[in-house]
Amino acid sequence: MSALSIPHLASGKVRDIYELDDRHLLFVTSDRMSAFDVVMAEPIPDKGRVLTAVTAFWLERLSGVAPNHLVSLDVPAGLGEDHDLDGRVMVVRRAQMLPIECIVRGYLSGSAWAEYKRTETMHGTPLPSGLRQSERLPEPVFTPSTKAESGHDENISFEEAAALAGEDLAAEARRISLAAYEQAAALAAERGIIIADTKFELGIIDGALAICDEVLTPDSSRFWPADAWSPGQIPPSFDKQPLRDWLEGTGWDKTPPPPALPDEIVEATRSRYVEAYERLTGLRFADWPGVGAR
Ligand code: Q0Z
Repeated sequence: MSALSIPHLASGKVRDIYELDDRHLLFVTSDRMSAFDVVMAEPIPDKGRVLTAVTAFWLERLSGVAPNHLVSLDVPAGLGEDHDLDGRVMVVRRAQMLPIECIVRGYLSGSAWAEYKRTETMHGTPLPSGLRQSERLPEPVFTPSTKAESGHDENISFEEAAALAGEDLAAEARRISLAAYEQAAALAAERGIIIADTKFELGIIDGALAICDEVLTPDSSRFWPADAWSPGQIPPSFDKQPLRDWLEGTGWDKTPPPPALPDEIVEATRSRYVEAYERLTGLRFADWPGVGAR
């Protein structure tokens, strides 16, 4: 847990948000690793930098779709005595967040597959019969969910999202989310990566809906290697698979505390995150701020 000497606003499993001033927040991405919804005891070195680098990459690529909250990737003066924060902080504009999670699905997986198996619907809307797990959907779909304070978010229809966020904001959120997903999925496809689904957090800044939070990272998306995808099967996760496989092999019951991770699993997981970044962006992770500083 990063304990900075500025007011703390919120913490998730992996990220922490602090207050800089009335209009700016400091968004800090940790090296914490969650698997099967449980946070591991051991950090994954550089994971926070990878997630920050991936987010920065997409925000620049998607700047034509909508404005975003990013102001600076520099550590504010007076905060980082050492280089620990380098490359894993974002100074962001404070937004008025929408009360919904903006999910886009291009493939039938996760909770959407669980719903489809029961009722042949996705977030309440009928889908064609006979689709298989992990199958590509006829077209990408905006499938919002509620923001649960604790426990799991609930999948909702567009109409339910409109009731929560307002009709016009929900429609604009759907436009932004679908356009961002389509652009990102097309670029990822050129690099052999399927973005099965992803979750955006949108908020209002200066009266306009903006892309906030982390963006199209392995933690907010399902990334599959295209060459390992086949309908009817669950493709391996680009980044988390070595860890998941190892955890499954231990017989752990997926309740805390998790087993202690061996060094080679930590290192394999770190490599997968770095490889995901380099393959997706075509950039060298060694060039990112703070890498190799310790
Ligand atoms: C995002 C979240 C957490 C990580 C608040 N630009 C913004 N303005 C206002 N609020 C937010 C943002 Cl990004 C905001 N979250 C979600 C919670 C850790 C992300 F504890 N919460």
